[in-house]
Amino acid sequence: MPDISHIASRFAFEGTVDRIDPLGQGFINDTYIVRTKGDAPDYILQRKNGNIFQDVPAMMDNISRVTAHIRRAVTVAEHDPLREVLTVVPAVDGALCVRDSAGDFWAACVYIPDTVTYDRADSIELARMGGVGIGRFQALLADFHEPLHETIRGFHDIRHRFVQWDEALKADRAGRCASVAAEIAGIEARRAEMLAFRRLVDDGVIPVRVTHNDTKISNILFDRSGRVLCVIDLDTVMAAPALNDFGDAIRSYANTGDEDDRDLSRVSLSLPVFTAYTDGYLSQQAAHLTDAELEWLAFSARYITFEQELRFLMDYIDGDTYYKTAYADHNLVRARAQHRLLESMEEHYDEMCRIVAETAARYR
Ligand code: GN1
Ligand code: MG
Repeated sequence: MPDISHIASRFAFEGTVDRIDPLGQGFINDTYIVRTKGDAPDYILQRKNGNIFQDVPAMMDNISRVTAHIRRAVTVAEHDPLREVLTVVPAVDGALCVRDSAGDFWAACVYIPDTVTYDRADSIELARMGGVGIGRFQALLADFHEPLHETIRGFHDIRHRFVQWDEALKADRAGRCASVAAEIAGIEARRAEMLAFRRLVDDGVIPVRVTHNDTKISNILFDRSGRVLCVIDLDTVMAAPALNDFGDAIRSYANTGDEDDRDLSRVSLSLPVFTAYTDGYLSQQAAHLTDAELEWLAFSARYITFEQELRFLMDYIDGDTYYKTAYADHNLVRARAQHRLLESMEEHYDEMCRIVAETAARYR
């Protein structure tokens, strides 16, 4: 158990710390809330997962510059910069994170009170608001052109994932390859089209922008009246095609089943949710996107769902070393559910493209 009070004392917090409690049930970092006495703000204190984030100072540098950029825009628009963007709190020595005696990195930000979050986009209106949240985040960063650190290498780069994939198949560390031959074939059947999509990025047809990279709805803060305040969990902010955030949001919002559904008959793409998210997203972003980005927007959902299927299946083949699992074949169940979702997207692809085109036309 780390000495949390001591760690907290190394940050430039206002006021006097009253108590520190664990917060939430994140799968990646350990999160605490630092309550202060009187009027001083409360704070979020996090131990960052060093296995996943190998350069926390670089990650915090990304977060600090991106949030500073948003803060300027929010302030110019006369909105509330303490509620509509995360505020990173540096250490007493000015650094953006501190290292404890075990070698782990900690970082802090201001806690935003009176907010609401959701675990699932279980209404059409909520799906639309999620699109507004991510669309606004990207729109506020449309004029951010500084380089960002690549804090997780090749995160949504399918070329890089195929390098890992080929190694995993060759090593067959858990001896499971033979038992998942059908699933492996499903990946291989799509290799060429996925690599072709990625080449559009390398060739400059699809631009690189600032992306969040973890666009699930629980990463959006709403106020009590249901208005989007800001996007949180900025650990994976990097430079990448904006399409990745759209695709990952559709993957997580528009699945009629669960990410790890064993009952594949429950898993499909919800076109109403797709339509609502697309509407919210393009209401903010249509003016910033190029024609090529709009043309490929619907495909990005297939791309990211495919990548997620590959990542789950690869982790199963590797013997479950990356994702936390609750039971023996959890990663395989997840991979199969992603595969079913991908097939549903393929079946509905023409409609998805039509919805994107019609929605974009309304906002451009
Ligand atoms: C991981 O734990 P969570 O939900 O923040 C993963 C995402 C996956 C997701 C799948 C850094 O995110 O890329 O899409 O699981 N994050 C990282 O549930 O690998
Ligand atoms: Mg996350």
